[in-house]
Amino acid sequence: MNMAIINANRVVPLSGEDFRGQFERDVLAGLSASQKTLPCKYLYDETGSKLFEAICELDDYYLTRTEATIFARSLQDMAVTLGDSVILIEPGAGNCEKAEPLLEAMDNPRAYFPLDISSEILLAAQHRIRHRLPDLEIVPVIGDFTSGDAWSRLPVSNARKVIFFPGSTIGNFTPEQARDLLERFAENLDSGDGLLLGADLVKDSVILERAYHDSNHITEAFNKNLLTRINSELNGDFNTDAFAHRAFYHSLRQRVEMHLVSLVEQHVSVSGRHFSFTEGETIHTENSHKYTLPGLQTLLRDTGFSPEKYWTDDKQHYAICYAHVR
Ligand code: AVJ
Repeated sequence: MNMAIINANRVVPLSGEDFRGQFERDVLAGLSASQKTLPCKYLYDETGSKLFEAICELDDYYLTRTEATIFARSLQDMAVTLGDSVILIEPGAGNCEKAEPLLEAMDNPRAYFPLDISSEILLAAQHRIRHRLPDLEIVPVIGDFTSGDAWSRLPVSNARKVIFFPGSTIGNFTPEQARDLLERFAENLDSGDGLLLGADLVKDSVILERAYHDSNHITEAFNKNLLTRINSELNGDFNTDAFAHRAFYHSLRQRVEMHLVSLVEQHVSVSGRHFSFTEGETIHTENSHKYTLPGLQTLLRDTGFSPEKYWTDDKQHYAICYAHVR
């Protein structure tokens, strides 16, 4: 029996105006704080997304490669764990490249709902997947998965659901934010539904720091591109040469922090507002939290999930965990 999926195919993009307004508010607020900060989600404009793809190819950046190895090795087992006739929901799906082999391995997946802020990438991915899995219902939902209204636009269905959240995206959230996010996930699931979560694990700080301060300087370009983006979209006058890329592992906070360090005392204007920097003052641009396996279990248990199974690489650098809603 095939239950109907209600209000399918609703692609509701954010208008350019809404996006710019939010970007401006976030940037001005971040630069006004005593520890200047910029939300890491704005690192991913077109240039930033391309730079991130280049990062994923780097020898120094072990995350993508390690996660891919785990998927390649355990795809069948994961598919069996996920179960049959499931709707796969992917927040922040981007090009949907990780979901595609998973959907192929899954037993009769009911539908795939990729959720992302970029409609172009999603629609291109939908086109590609439709080609390989012609019977699969794909409903792209455009929106920010950290906000409730994106979730409210998801089609309603009584099929079993699994949220797919790979790529260590969870690392961008502080433990508190991660709890809020997983609670939001749980709110959009029913008892017995699942979560397949990829997370980077705590390891030697030398390995961690090399991943975020690569010898090809791509991460540096990725970090500084945020200033270039602010210059072009918010009428800023950042001199990118007057800032340096810094990335370090904070073992107490269990995270790599990425900053832009002002090399001199300087003044910058953005959208007509002025900000001053002392020499050595930083803008905190990203957190990348690392988990232990027990830490991951605690996070899942505290947010309404029961961890069931995890897959890891030989060096235990990275983990993919399956949990169901209690
Ligand atoms: C996309 C959040 C997983 O934290 O490793 C890579 C982003 N930043 N290099 C990460 C990132 C700098 C990445 N995530």
